[in-house]
Amino acid sequence: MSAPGENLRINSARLWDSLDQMAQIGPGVAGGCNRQTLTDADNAGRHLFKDWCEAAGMTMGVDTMGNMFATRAGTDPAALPVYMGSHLDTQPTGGRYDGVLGVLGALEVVRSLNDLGIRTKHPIVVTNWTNEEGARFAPAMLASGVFAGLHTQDYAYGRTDLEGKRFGDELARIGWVGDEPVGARKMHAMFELHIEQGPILEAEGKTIGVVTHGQGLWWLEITLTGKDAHTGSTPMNMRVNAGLGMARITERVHQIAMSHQPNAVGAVGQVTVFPNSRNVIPGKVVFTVDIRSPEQAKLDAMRAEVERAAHAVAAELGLGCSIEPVGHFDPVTFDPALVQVVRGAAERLGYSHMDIVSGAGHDACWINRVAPTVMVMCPCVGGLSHNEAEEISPEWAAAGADVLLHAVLEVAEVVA
Ligand code: HGY
Ligand code: MN
Ligand code: MN
Repeated sequence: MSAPGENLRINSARLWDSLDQMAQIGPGVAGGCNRQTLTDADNAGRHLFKDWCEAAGMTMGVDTMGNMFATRAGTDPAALPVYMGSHLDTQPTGGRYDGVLGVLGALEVVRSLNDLGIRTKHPIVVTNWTNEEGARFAPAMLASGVFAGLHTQDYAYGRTDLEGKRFGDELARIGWVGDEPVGARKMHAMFELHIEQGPILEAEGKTIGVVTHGQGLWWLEITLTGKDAHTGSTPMNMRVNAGLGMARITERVHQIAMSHQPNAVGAVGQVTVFPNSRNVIPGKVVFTVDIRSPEQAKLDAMRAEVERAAHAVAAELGLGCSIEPVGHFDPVTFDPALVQVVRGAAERLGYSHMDIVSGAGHDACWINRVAPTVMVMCPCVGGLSHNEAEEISPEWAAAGADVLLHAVLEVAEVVA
């Protein structure tokens, strides 16, 4: 595969403007975004993306999970397409760039190919994966997981948010149940550009992360059941306090992750207390433990230790305890040949780069099961993400999209 000349670059100002326009849809309260999956804001963002893709001469396909696929024709329609993309849905207090840079950076690659009049043998497809975040409907990477065969569509459609709304009903409500069977598409390769969401690239002074691996993850939903009672008149020795159990288990999760350093993380991010009244001892608490490691043995050990600790705390306090895994994937190794393509693109373009393991989960982690897949990362300020103050520079965004342009062109094969 011949590599394109190092002078090819995307249009940085146009990319930055598109990121800014998309950020206006589902804005947060502090400069970031709240464009949660399958909300009206997600619907509006999807339509803007679709309009932009069609204006760039692409045709849009949608599957039954709402995954969006915008195709730029290649000279050989029989050649498997080269895919690139990420997700447009955000956390409730999300940033402007998590996922969005990968979708709009891919769109900018196509816009630049159009400007440059470059044709490729393989078709090129820009993708928006539904519900990557898993914030509203667990697990994360739900739709790419169905696409890759890890979940059934029935399971996905039945997932509910905290208000009890079903994924399938919400997807239908916003009008994005497509006609393509999910997972039917075959890929020549898949690229995902993403902000690092961690501090390493910035700290090391590197512009590009060549993502060789992704760490594995467990999400364990723990339900503790105690007894609602008056916070004032109930003697301390008569309490069956689910809130206390959640607090002790949260501390144990932290201690377990710390005991497996380096390369292990753990926290509790989502907690629902019942009845959540100031003067009622919580009779029930439902919370999700998020533990991760790039090392399989550590990941498995942490899960076992968390489950043991949860049951021990529950026994101490006389609580009922049930644990349901609601998200999981093992550590991921991306395609070595595509990793080299990304590394070579960064070198040709003169961007500083380093190999890196992704700390966050991404759709690429699942697509890696069904097609050769790799990721490209750019730094983010202070490593901050899943926070409205998430920030990147226009230069970092452009560098990531430039590397994506060159890597995709090398694999999609330029036709003279
Ligand atoms: O949870 C994750 O790692 C991703 O941001 N959904
Ligand atoms: Mn993301
Ligand atoms: Mn995210």
